[in-house]
Amino acid sequence: MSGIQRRQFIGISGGVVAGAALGVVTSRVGSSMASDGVLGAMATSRGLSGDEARGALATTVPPGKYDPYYMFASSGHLGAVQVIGVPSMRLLKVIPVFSRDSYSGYGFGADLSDEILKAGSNPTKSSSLGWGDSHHPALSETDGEYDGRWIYINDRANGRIAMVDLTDFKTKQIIDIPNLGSSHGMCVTPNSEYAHISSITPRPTTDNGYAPLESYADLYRGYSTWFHIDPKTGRLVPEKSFQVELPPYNQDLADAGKLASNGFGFINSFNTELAVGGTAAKPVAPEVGATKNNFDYLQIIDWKKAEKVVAAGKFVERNGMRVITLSVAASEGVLHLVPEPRNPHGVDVSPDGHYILIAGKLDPHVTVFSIEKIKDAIAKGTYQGKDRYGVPIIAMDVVLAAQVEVGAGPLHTQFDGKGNAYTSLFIDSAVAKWTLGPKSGVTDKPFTFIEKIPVHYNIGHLAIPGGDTVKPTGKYLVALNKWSLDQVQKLGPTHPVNLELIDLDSSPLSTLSSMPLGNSEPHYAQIINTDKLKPLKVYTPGTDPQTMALSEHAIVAGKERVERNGSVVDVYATLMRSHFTPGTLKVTVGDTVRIHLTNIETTENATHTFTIPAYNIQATLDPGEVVNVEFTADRVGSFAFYCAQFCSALHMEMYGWLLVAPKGA
Ligand code: CUK
Ligand code: CUA
Repeated sequence: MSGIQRRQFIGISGGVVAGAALGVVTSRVGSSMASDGVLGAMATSRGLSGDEARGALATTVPPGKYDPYYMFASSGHLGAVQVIGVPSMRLLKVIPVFSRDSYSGYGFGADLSDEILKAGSNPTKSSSLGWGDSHHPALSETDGEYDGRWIYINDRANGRIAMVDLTDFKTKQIIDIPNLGSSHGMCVTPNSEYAHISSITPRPTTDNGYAPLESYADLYRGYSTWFHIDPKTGRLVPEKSFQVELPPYNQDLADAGKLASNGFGFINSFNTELAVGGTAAKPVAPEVGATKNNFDYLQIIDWKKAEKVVAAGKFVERNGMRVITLSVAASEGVLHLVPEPRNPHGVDVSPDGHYILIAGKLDPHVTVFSIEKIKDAIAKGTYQGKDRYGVPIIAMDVVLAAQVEVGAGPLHTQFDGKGNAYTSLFIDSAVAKWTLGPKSGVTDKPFTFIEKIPVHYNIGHLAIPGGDTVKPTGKYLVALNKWSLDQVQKLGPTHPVNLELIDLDSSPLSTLSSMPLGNSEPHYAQIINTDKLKPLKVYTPGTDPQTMALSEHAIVAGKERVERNGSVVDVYATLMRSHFTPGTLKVTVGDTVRIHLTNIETTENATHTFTIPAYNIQATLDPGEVVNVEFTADRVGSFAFYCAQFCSALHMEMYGWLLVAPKGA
């Protein structure tokens, strides 16, 4: 049934599970284990094949030992970033980003998260947003490699971008991006100059954001946004950012050029037909209208040139963003198009930057373009014509390096740093391995399909350590499968997704383990060597996570107090195993209550919460952290607040009283 059972368990030999597939086992376990046959007997008693037993040994991370890699995966409409250990495939952390999360107290009254979520919901664009659809995480990079400092992620649903600080693994910023109503193409440039994010569904450029669909071609536009990243703080700086207006082709994915192609951004597209769907009288779904043409366009953006165009003042200000209009982008050489086989999905740049790969989705090929040929065509102005918006089109055959047939439904490609590319095949439910061209490290058989390994099922993205950087590490590949079907049972009709770990050092490729995961689908993931991460274990006492500096409201033990100013009550409180100080808060109905909380613990893991259920407040404080909670005491009553995190033997006793007295009591 499953790919991991393709090779048979051969038997016991020399006292250990054996067979060609188990050579690794024999060499890795010590001779004493090997000679007493314990492992072979265990595998037999559990009914494991040789490959399955090998997978277990290759992936287990015993207590007290650590995973050498972390996968940062999006989580779709759960709106978070998930941290998964590789190769153990254990879910280690869920970082809430666009969606509220009561575990971390994100969006339930704590000042930082409430302010981030509020700032990330532009009221002129969308109502106050309590969720998002996270798709494409992008780790910050230095010289084209992950540097472990920050991670950015887009909200596909609302056209937003967020920044997560990997010092404390917390969301620090969300921006509701001007002129975008949705987003998809997210990536970071090789030295984290910019976080790029583009729209997926075009939006009217009218002031009120409305335009009839009859005017789609004229009034709707896509946008490619280049968000300046502050090199010290990792924050996105809108004032130093710009957008390139794009035709209302649905922009799909994006990747930044690197090395040979540094300075360029690549965005593929679908619906260059400009289909808008039908009417009741004449129903035509976008899926029909948008798949008529045999070609869509790869959009090539020269962002270094765009910087110069903006510096020269050739932009318009649109909703607070500097925008290079479509006509200026076309005339100034900021934007070029190359036909790409119809309705492609992924666009990925090879590690050396020479090749730009377009996965066919409706075409069984990966189409490979050469950056040298693209640069040459642009320099010589060899265009086959212009699109209806005046954007120059470079002929496909002029810049084509290869078309590699990989299988049905190719979506996304990653690299192993050894000259191989791995492309997910959605329709085939498989991963194809093939070789890149000579410029990417393979000289004997360039652009050759090698093999396919089945996955379970409907793979979207795939991830290899460093797999989209200038230096992929190889070793593992995680298939991010959207359907699990028969891989799980007895969970009701909603299925988990199913992540599968593939051993890239095996030939043929083999599956090591699977990880059904009961969260919504991770669209994209990046895997980083944990050596590159330098997070805190506890905060410096009194830290405001927003600034990572001493909070003006931080206090130390003994300085707890209550200050009244008319109907405003400021409480300076501490949390420590296993009490709140002060433990009783007396206010009058109608008072504005501002509680400034300092977790004065310095012990790793000693997290507390401050939870007032009746007021829907749930703040979580890590050791050293300062959180402020503000509310109007609009209900009379005696309310017990408590710590929801089992922090000590006297955790049950960690509660106090909020007494909201009636007026005049
Ligand atoms: S997309 Cu989901 S499988 Cu948003 Cu990167 Cu391709
Ligand atoms: Cu603090 Cu429970």
